[in-house]
Amino acid sequence: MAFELPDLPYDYSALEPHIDAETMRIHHDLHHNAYVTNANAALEGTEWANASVESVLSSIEAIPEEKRAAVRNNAGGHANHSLFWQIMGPDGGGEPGGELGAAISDGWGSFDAFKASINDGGVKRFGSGWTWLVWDGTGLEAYSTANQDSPIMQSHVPLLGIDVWEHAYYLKYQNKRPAYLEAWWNVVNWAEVERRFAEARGR
Ligand code: MN3
Repeated sequence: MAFELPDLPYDYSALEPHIDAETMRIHHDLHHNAYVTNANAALEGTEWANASVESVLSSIEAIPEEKRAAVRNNAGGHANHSLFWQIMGPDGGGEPGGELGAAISDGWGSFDAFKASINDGGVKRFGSGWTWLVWDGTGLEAYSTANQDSPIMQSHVPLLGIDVWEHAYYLKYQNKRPAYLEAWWNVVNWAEVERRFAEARGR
């Protein structure tokens, strides 16, 4: 089955005041929808037309060259945004608990140092992209990617990703990407990030 735009798991206004309803509406209904439409168009008639987005991105080098850039950008965009809506929520914020909290302390020394490293990846990403926490198969890593490149393309499992494209923040924050990144942590849904961490380690 072709990719479908998932419903937002909360109202457009649920992440106010940190992320405004109009940004959420445009981001989900127009931007994410366009990635879905364009990914489906690029994959139509290929052997990946019914594949999962994870398997498409894992085998990106096998996609015919004339379609590869469109698939990379749009299937990547679909995967990234599908994760993004899930790892945010109206009751978000705070710090992760359990094994994820412990693994972050082990890796970065403190939650604040971890947050600073994710934000730094987002601030320094020139142009458009994402800043990530991933499971690399043996441990946690933080890095950023350009455009809609997904950690899945290098066999990493994305656990948390912050969209730093201007469309994610410009209406409310204009050119102040660092202010958006700082505010974003008020909407992070740690329960979902912790669930992904447990699932990734169980693989
Ligand atoms: Mn986006």
